[in-house]
Amino acid sequence: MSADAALGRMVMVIPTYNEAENLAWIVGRLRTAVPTSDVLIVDDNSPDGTGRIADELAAADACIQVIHRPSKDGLGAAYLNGFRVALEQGYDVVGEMDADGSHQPEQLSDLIAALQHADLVIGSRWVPGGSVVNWPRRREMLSRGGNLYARTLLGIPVRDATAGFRLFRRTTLEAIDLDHVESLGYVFQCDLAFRTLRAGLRIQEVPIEFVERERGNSKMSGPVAAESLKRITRWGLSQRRREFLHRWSR
Ligand SMILES: Nc1nc2c(ncn2[C@@H]2O[C@H](COP(=O)(O)OP(=O)(O)O)[C@@H](O)[C@H]2O)c(=O)[nH]1
Ligand SMILES: [Mg+2]
Repeated sequence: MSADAALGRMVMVIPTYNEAENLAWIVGRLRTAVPTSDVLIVDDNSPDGTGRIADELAAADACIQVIHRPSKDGLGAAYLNGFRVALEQGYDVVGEMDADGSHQPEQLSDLIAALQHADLVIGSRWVPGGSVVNWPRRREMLSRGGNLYARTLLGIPVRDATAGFRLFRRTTLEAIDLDHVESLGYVFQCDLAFRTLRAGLRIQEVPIEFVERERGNSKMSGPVAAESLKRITRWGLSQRRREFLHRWSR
């Protein structure tokens, strides 16, 4: 039995905003690399016609589905919508992957193998063996700095908590109270890692090679980064407060 057969039915959720130049290419690679995984594209009404391309892919392949959302509401909101649909449809493994080629479908088998012994697997740039290709120095500093800040403040042992190449067991998504996730932007990733650990579940990081996009533009922005800083600081402080009160109440 293959690794993924033991884990059950799997779907990769791919959020898209203006990925017309990338979507067919990345979905094709994914279907070839892991034919047993279905695909769920979540498009936020991209002005460049990504939604139409997604519909064409779905029409040609019964393993591909599309959710059309009315407007750009952030990565977190798109993923929550995708997760809800995936759970309703009974998938056992629900994955996350970018549409721009940064996450290589050919490396997904490493994540699947690791999920045998974990509740959440993160494809990680910042563990030994992990790497980034063609990332501007500024982006690397932002990612390394953001991860150091999150790791220190939240007290979590995850090296790449902001990474978006992931596999969740359905039981993990059911255990972490998705209904109360408020993170809209990229801090969503950190939020879910933090919730997974607080639920007493196992996270394993697997080294990946992250390749910066060659086509289209990044949606990372000032307000997206500011949300991350604000939320991580708030969670970190309330975590410290809990620890402090716990110590004093004994
Ligand atoms: N549906 C949806 N997808 C988004 C949104 N923001 C980013 N994405 C997608 O999320 C993935 C990662 O975004 P990207 O711009 O590559 O971020 P970067 O890799 O951090 O520079 C890509 O597939 C984007 O198209 C959003 O607001 N809605
Ligand atoms: Mg990208």
